[in-house]
Amino acid sequence: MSENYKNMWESLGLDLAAHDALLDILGKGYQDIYLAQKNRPQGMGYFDFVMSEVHGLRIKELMDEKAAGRKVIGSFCVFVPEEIVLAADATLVGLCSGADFAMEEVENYLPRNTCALIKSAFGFKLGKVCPYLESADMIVGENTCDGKKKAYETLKNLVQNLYVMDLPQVKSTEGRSLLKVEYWRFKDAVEKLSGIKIDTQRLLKGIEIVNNKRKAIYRLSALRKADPAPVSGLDALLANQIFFYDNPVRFTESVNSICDELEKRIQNRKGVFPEKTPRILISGCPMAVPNWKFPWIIETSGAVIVGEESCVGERGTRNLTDSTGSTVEELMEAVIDRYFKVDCAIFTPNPDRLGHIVEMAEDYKADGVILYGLQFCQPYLMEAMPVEKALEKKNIPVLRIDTDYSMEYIGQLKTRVEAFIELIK
Ligand code: BJ8
Repeated sequence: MSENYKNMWESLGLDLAAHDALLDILGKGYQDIYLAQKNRPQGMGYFDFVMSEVHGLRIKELMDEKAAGRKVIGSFCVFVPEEIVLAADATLVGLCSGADFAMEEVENYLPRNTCALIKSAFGFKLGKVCPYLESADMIVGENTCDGKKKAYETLKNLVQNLYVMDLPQVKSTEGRSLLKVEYWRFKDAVEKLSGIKIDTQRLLKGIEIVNNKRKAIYRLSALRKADPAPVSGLDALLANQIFFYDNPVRFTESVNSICDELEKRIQNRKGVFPEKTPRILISGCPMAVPNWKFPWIIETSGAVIVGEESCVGERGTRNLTDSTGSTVEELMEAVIDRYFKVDCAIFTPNPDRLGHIVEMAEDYKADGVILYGLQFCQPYLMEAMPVEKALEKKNIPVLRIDTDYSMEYIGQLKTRVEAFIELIK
């Protein structure tokens, strides 16, 4: 791939040597973690291809879109409404990163005790290895956790085009009003960037595309309720990760065609693991590409992951946007309503999330829940305590894990996971 895209990467200002090194690690990790799996659905071939071209063909597509006058907007959070972006003929791409890079340099800008997700985003910028970040015409930060809020103050000096969206922290009338103001302000900013006025038809179209994408990924999730599980948690996570990068219409078609295949597998009782394999629900911090470490540990320790209560998973994708409005104002209200339901741990109090985790554990017939927290992520690590209590009340076994992106201590993590799986068998 390198030779074909070298000029494109160079024009984006990437550090070619560092970027090659990253792609080598990514390729090797993918081979060892993904391609080594057994009994994968054939439809995963599409996602294997997307991953093999994640810095190649997809970036070329974005560059072609830009050449045709479309804008690219990058985001770090599921609160950035893709409906509005698509309504302005722009493309939204995820910028969260799931690997350590240029860490020494990162620690010149961020304290060591910052969560891996934030550090990684800085590492990809400072190391000049992320073509998504470099091709974005606008980068949207959001005032969610304290780490991100303060990090954007610094990021503003490293990128030319940072737009910061304020977000509520309380699910109150005032909180919703703030979200409303901010979504209208965002709509104005996107219109200004793209030169396109968002009208009813455009917004409806954006809503329809994103709803279809969510329906498809939700359909995939629902099929994982079967025993034996028709698809591995690793593969389902990959689909949830690619949700943030791929062309949304093509993504929807590809996920739906995998679902057709999985339905046949379920009819034939064909699974990725044998029937009665212990079933795990993961809940907590988002896992961005290529953060596959922990799911890999679980699925090579004798269990299968059947769901993710995560923003790269059901927290981010559930709930559709009502498309019955007939004016921009009504449709914007529907967009605001939909996003105001996202139960990120930055909200206080946040009882909906507790209820949703219990509901998912029951729906997906999980034998146990693993609460996955990134070290130094206060919102999710703090919330893990009440979540643990709520699950214990329902007699659902729980394991709390806090970790980072490093490959150190994998042995210890695996030992803890294996002991938990033994317990829930
Ligand atoms: S809506 S979860 S995508 S903010 S892991 S950076 S919380 S210290 S990512 Fe998130 Fe939006 Fe919420 Fe979802 Fe902070 Fe925690 Fe780091 Fe996190």
